Amino acid sequence: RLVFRAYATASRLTSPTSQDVAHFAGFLPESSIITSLEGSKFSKKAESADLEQYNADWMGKYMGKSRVVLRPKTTEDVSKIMKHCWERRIGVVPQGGNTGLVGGGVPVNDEVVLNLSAMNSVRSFDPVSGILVADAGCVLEVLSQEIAPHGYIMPVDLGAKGSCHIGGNVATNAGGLRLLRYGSLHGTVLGLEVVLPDGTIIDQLSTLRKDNTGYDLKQLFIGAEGTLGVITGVSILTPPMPQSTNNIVLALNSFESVLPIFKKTRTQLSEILSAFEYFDRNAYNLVVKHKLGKSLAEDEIGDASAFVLIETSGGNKEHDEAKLQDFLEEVMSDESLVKTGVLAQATEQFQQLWSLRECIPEAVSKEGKAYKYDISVPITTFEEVVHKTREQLKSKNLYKIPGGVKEVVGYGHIGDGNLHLNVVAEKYSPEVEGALEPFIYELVASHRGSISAEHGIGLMKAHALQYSKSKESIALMKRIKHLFDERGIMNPGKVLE
Ligand code: FAD
Ligand code: 2HG
Ligand code: ZN
Repeated sequence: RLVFRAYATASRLTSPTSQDVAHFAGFLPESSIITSLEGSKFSKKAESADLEQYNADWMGKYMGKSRVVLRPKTTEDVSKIMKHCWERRIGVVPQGGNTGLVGGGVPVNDEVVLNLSAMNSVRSFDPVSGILVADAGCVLEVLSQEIAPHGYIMPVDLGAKGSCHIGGNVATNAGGLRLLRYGSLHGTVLGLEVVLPDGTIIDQLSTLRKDNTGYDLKQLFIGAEGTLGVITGVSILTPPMPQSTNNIVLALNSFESVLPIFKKTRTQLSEILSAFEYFDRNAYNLVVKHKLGKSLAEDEIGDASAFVLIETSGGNKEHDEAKLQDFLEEVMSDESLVKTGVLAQATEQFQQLWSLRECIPEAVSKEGKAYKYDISVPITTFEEVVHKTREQLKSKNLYKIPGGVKEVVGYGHIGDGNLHLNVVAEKYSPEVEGALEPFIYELVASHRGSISAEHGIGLMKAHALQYSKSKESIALMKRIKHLFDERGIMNPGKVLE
């Protein structure tokens, strides 16, 4: 399927040549161009190994064949690149930190990779309003460090924070660990600067909280995964840093306990609740096995089959701790629900407890090749969906056999109704993929769920959009795409087939 799509894309577009590279070299410094094209007059010709990090995705599942990577430093240069590629009908893949999990940030074929990592300056920060304006290529964690001394935090947080860019976060509408508290980027992003496929610069880098001047154009680029334009600047509202933050991990007798505890958490911890995350025993075991998290006391957790991590963030240490303590005592007294609970006593333990949840994707990668399904389904069905997937793999005789599936794990953002179903195999194979798809997409559709809760569609799910979007909606999406990019050069093959 991937191969077919790659050819379909290639037929419409032109491959970049050494003349194109010479054109780029007319305005970009040599250090901003990485190419292995023959005839390009560069002091250092790139080897395929130099290009691999831009062609291969984080999971090692997708691999493009690009021979030209551009790392511009200014919006004007992005505009010149796009104008040239538009005129020449060369495909362009915007790339941030390349941590995406659906193959959206790497080329399908030999498109130009437009990597934003050299656009990494903070443009302004207002310590009264908390409004930050930054280049799209700023790394999320670096932005957190920049605003922390002013008493602010980024409204989005995720395990990939050390590598992903704010532009990539906006382009994927990343959800992450703080969505429950601070909402989605559709709410916190105040403005964007975008370069359209033909090179036009759209300056909507507003710092206004309120601006009802017709269509809210920036929303179209949030979550468009680089298919409508290149985001070069982001204006975002950052919340004040909480004065007191605590977390607990509860080991539960069964998944059945998750929902009553979630309900209780929402009522009892109410305004200080900032995260409610779930992970099953298999996910926990993998993190411990790969030494990415410190195991809880074995004799206390016993055969616990589910875990939740609850975080609180508030403005008054004594008040928040007393509230959490009361909550913990109450849930722990119900032995039918909870086996044991750990309340972080210090910053180090706070981080350790978070690692048990945050490091699951990394543990999964260390275990094998991951098929990742990032789905919205009713919370009540989380465990059932994981169970049905395991049964499906068993029925096809692909589970726990040499070369087959090693583990099926479930975890995710309970507060957002978002399950991460990860199937870890010894290798990527058509047999395993064939057993999982369309099986999982049909299962999701039977619950009227979403086949992409937060990671996007990318290349992985472009063929499966109809499981979550009506044909009328897809037709409208195609018209919007055509309006912005009638030549189809922006991130070809992604989101829409
Ligand atoms: P890339 O991977 O480089 O690109 C992703 C997509 O955005 C591509 O389609 C690309 O073309 C486009 N893009 C990138 N930059 C631009 C730009 N400037 N303009 C236009 N388009 C652009 N996601 C979540 O939602 N929640 C999580 O909790 C979460 N946790 C993660 C944990 C790990 C360990 C990893 C590896 C990934 C995780 N992700 C999560 C997935 C992911 O979507 C994010 O990591 C992130 O938002 C991608 O940012 P990036 O800069 O790496 O983008
Ligand atoms: C998370 O919540 C991320 O940890 C990654 O969204 C999920 O790797 C995954 O499937
Ligand atoms: Zn997630």
